Amino acid sequence: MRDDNQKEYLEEPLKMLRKKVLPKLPPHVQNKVNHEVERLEDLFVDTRAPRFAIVGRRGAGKSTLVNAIFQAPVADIGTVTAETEHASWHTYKNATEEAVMEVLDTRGFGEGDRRRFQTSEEDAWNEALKTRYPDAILFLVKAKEVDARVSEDIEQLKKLREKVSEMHDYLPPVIGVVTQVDELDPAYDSDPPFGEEKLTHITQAKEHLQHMLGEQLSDVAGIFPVCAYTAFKDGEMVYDRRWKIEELIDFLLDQLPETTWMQWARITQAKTIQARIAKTMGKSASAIAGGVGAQPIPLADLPFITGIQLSMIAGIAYVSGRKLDRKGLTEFLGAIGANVGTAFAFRQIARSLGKFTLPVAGHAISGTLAATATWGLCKAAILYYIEKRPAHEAKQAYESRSEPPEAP
Ligand SMILES: Nc1nc2c(ncn2[C@@H]2O[C@H](COP(=O)(O)OP(=O)(O)OP(=O)(O)O)[C@@H](O)[C@H]2O)c(=O)[nH]1
Ligand SMILES: [Mg+2]
Repeated sequence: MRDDNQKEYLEEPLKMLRKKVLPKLPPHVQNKVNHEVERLEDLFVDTRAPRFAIVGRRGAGKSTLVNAIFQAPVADIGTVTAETEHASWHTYKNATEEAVMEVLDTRGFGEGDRRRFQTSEEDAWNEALKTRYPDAILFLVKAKEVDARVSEDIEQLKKLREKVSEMHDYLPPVIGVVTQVDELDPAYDSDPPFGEEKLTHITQAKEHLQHMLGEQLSDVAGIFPVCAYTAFKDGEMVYDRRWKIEELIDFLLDQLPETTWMQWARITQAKTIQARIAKTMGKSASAIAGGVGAQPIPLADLPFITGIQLSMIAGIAYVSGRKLDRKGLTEFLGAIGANVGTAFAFRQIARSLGKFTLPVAGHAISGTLAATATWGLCKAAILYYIEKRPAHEAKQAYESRSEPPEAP
């Protein structure tokens, strides 16, 4: 999954910063910069696939939701009997096979499905949870079935959650998902955006599940009514009835550790998520550039600032779904007016850019200037890679310097 370019563009600059620049900074700046470097390391280096437990009765729409998230037919829909005896992890991959999501399939919530199996449900969970735990648990209930024996299922859900907590010292957030809201009355109003009467029924179903979950769990992270229905032909989406899926995806970002964000962005291809992550990178990179730039640093250290900026740009390109290569990056740099000439390696680009990306006054540059320039690059990269705006707009955004928002 990780290739050499990823190493070169995303990891190397951070490594060099950690090794060569951080130790030279005064302690209070060091702490702050270190915090931001750690955050970028979570995003760029220590990445892994997001993991969910998606639980719900047969036909609740678990597989359909996975497909709606991927916008691709990665999971089998329909009533195939569960052949597996054990609760098990499934790995779903996107078309390019670089973004994966892991889903813990717990068989037999409700319905007494369990009785068909030899091993007890709990043993199966124990086995599956040995190796990893879900970052979050999605509890799916059909809109038309929110009042049907849900409390029994919630009991099971609680057990699963406690098991995770026991084994991994991590209490995964629970998100209630009311599925198939298009099936609610009135039946003629089946395509979003829904009319008033439908919306009223959707709200009622949501509130009902909220109430049921709330009675048994004190800390439900959120409840989302959705429609996940899509149809695919030859791998292409030919029908799209999705409703509020993007809201759910966006909410889930906050429930996931930052180490999974890059994957989540690439899986979902949701622009809002890509932009949110890009801004996080931008804030961190700006804070680093600001912190380093505020020091009276020798000219030789400038490439590190440029390196972090390039790393941020590469990160934004990557999060937008691009492959990381020099061509793509130089294209962007050229578009915003940074001519990198014939530099062929990342470090060389960093060096040659150091000369003019940051206007240098004598041997020291101001921290604010470094931070502002970095934030400008971030805004330009978001426009170019994520919003797919024309190059001159990106250039304009880069040139209209504004201060980065306070890093969180
Ligand atoms: N109208 C409508 N149908 C849906 C929606 N989501 C799923 N379905 C249908 O419901 C049926 C079951 O969906 P699946 O996604 O296979 O459900 P599942 O929870 O994975 O089922 P099992 O794997 O058998 O436990 C399929 O026929 C889907 O097309 C939805 O939002 N709206
Ligand atoms: Mg299924």
